[in-house]
Amino acid sequence: MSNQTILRISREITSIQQGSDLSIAVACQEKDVRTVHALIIGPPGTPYQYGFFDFTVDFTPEYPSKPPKVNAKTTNGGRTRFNPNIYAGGKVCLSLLGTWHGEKPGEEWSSAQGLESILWSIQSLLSNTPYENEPGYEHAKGKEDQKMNELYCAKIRHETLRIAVLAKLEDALNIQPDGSVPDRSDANTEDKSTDAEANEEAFEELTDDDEPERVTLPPRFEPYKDLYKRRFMWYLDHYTKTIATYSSQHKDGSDFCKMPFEGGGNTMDGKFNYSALGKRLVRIQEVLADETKQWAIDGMALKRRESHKAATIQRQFEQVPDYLKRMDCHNVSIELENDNPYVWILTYFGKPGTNLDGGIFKIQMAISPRFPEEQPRVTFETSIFHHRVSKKGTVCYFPKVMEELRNHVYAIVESLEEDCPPYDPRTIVNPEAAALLFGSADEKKSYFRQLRRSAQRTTEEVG
Ligand SMILES: *C1O[C@H](CO)[C@@H](O)[C@H](O)[C@H]1NC(C)=O
Ligand SMILES: *[C@@H]1O[C@H](CO)[C@@H](O)[C@H](O)[C@H]1NC(C)=O
Repeated sequence: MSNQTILRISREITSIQQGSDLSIAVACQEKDVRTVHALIIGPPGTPYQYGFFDFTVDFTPEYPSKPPKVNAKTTNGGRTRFNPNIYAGGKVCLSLLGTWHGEKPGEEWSSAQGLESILWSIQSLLSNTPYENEPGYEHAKGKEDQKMNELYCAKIRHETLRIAVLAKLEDALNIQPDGSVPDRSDANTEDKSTDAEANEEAFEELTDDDEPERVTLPPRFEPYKDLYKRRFMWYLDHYTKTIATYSSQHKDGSDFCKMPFEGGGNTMDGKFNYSALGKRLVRIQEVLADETKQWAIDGMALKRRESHKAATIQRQFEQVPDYLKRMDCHNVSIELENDNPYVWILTYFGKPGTNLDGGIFKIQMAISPRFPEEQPRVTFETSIFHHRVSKKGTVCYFPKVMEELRNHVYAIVESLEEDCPPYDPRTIVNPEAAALLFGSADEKKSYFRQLRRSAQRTTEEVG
């Protein structure tokens, strides 16, 4: 591959990574740009919503005169066809990729296209009318076809949750089919540079493992583990709602409807079982909460060992007050829980003259021993009705510099005080609050009323 080609691909990757599109992500292993691991988040309002769909994009030396080869990875191990154009075997049919003979001109590949336009095209397949993607059905607007589209969407919705959400999280959290989680034997929280003894212990634990072959395997490239977890916490209320809404429409054990274009192993077969999905959703939340608690325990151990890592986090903590002052952000105080540099407690005092006026909110910021590779988990301990805060208290915020914890603190306050947020369904973590905020004038008023009330309640609770 020529340097020029490598340069172009690198530039495209960087541009996507630095962009603010929350629905796509790209990563490659050790700067090998020939294979890009892409993630597309299913568009809100479709049966694919908030699902994690993975693809590999393989570039050839002929790029960009020829398009790269794209393979779908979220296929339930080659058993599930998520779309007429995304096959169980991984093939993605798109005119842009030369794997599909579209009728509309101007959809073919040219060197002006690139990685981002490919990802957008794939994303547009994940629509509300996937049935119409199939040739011969694209003008299918009759009652019969609408009915088929509905039946198709019903099973896609179920399988998106099962395969593109729950299974991904279970894999990332090492949850077994029976719901158990094996002992952490490879938790790499040790500070290698300063703590040889602890590493030895970790190694002994590893060699005690029942599955010694696991030790010799090269680590899997899993760039999105933390992203899955964070987004899962953001979108939890949506997942819960989907299960609540559709479990009554599809009895456990009822069969999926086969589509006329499905066959020859290239299908989406199965049965509805929303009860099972609901249980798995609950289990994932428990394991995630345990993991967050473990961060605090591991963090404290690092501090006791006077590890370099813990000292760095402590220093980041100490820098916060000055930074906030510089940023003209006065209404937040910050302390450590039990002197643990990995658990920050923010107290936010509602800004005078806003709907938050008078409120006192306690927010926990749990920091991973693997920060910044794993990003903090920020949770409201005081209840609040706010469009950026989920029912369980997860905050949706956007730090400008992911590696700087002070920047996280600032971004949290910014999110809370945001006056007229742009409407972006991918940032909606509290569907109920967002429906009001982005609703009619009366609904908007009701949103602000409830927000004010939740601020007032905080002092009543204290007093
Ligand atoms: C928050 O702002 C108010 C009014 O400006 C001020 O009285 C209060 O001391 C501030 N709180 C903190 C924690 O800085
Ligand atoms: C639903 O899934 C659970 C767990 O896999 C299983 O035990 C149960 O039998 C399933 N229910 C039906 C009706 O298939």
